[in-house]
Amino acid sequence: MSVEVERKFLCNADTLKKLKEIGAVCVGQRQIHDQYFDTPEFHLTLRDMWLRKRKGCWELKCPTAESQSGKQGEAAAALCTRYKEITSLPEIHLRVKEVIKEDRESEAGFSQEDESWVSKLNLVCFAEFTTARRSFTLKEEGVQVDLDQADFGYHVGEIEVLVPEGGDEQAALEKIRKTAEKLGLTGDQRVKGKMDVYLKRNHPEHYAKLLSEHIL
Ligand code: TPP
Repeated sequence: MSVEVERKFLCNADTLKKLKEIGAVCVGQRQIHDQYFDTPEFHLTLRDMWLRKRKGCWELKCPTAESQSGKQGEAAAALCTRYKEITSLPEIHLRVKEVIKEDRESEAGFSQEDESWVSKLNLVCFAEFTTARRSFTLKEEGVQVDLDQADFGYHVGEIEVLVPEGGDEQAALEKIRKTAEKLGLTGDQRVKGKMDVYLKRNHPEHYAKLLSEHIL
């Protein structure tokens, strides 16, 4: 299980040029189709847990113990998010079940093929979109930059570093800060993610709930 430390930024006409100038290498372009799931009462997202199916595989992004300190800590860290990325299906099932606290013990299988656990836990798809992503690596630093264009018309960049469990998250924050500086990112405001824009447009009630709980 790794921790994804990430800073989002707004792209502009100069972003590609800047990436080339700092030696970023494009390592590919792909379409990512995401379906996000939650209960009708928003059990997961109100806990900042994001269950999605991407390329047929289940993934769960959830906060780390330090996620909160980033929000309150120094300015550079406050611009970053930290999420654990869980891709093991039994572990995802366990964590989701823990939160939803289902009374009846689910007997359902939870293989990639048998998806009865999804409906047993009353999970429904609340967001579905496709993102065209161009990825760049800054090899010497282990930093990846993604430029995302979502199909609902939102363009956002992400500087990210994957930290293995128990790894040095402070070093990751520093790498991100340096990369942001090289890219000439001056803003000190958090930039909205794709989900933020998607929910605001498509599910204003869900969006308002998450805003009021300071999740988004
Ligand atoms: N990003 C910011 C800037 N603030 C947040 N509160 C979140 C993310 C929380 N969050 C909302 S949707 C989501 C998360 C973790 C899942 C999608 O994550 P995101 O990093 O937007 O997309 P990805 O790069 O995984 O496609």
